Amino acid sequence: MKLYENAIAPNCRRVRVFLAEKGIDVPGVEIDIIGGQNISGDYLEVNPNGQLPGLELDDGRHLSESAAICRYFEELHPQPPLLGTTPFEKAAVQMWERRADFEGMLGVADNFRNRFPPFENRGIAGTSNVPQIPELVERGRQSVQRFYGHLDKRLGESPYLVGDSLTLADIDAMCVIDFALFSELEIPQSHSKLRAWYDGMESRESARSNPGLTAALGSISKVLGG
Ligand SMILES: N[C@@H](CCC(=O)N[C@@H](CS)C(=O)NCC(=O)O)C(=O)O
Repeated sequence: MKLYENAIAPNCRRVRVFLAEKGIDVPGVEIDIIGGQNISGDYLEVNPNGQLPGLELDDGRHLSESAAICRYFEELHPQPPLLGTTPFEKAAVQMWERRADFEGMLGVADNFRNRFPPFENRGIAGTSNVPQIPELVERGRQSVQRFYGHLDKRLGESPYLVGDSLTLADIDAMCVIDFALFSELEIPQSHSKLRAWYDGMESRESARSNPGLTAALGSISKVLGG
């Protein structure tokens, strides 16, 4: 089995942190996103849309989409359960995963991709050839701020997003926030529950299985020499 990934990309981080929480080791193949290795050549056999992560099974079959890859490993290695145990928990994990994707990850991606010069004509991840749309920068920021508000409210009710123990929902939200901080979308000071939870998540051993963009590179301004 091989996991095609990028050492600091947020959706790859989701899978690596998930695997680390389960104690599963899968060999990785590093793919250079900035250099465009994901959108040309052999990687398109793994995932035709050129997005990472991508999983290759020993029999040659492939899976992409971070949530689907995590689901596969949950089925193979049910302990510890990270996708919920009761019908309600399983549905609630999926609810928070979808919020993390649509409100969080896409919001940061809009904010970041539409102003990062190396992604000119790469406005959508993967094989897109879509020009940057500057208006999406602000829309992305607003979406992330709304996501932060939902997280802070929920974490005032519960230690983790779904009940008393960690699930993929928490891992997803942590990876969104790390990407958002890289894109200089700070968590408001008033969101004290969210800030404390995030510090706890980032201090877990699993968080270092893929360092994340902020620890690796600082911020978009730093990368651009600002
Ligand atoms: N919904 C997909 C999103 C995958 C995605 O956007 N991956 C990014 C890395 S975090 C990517 O492949 N970027 C390639 C690019 O920017 O060209 C998932 O959850 O796996």
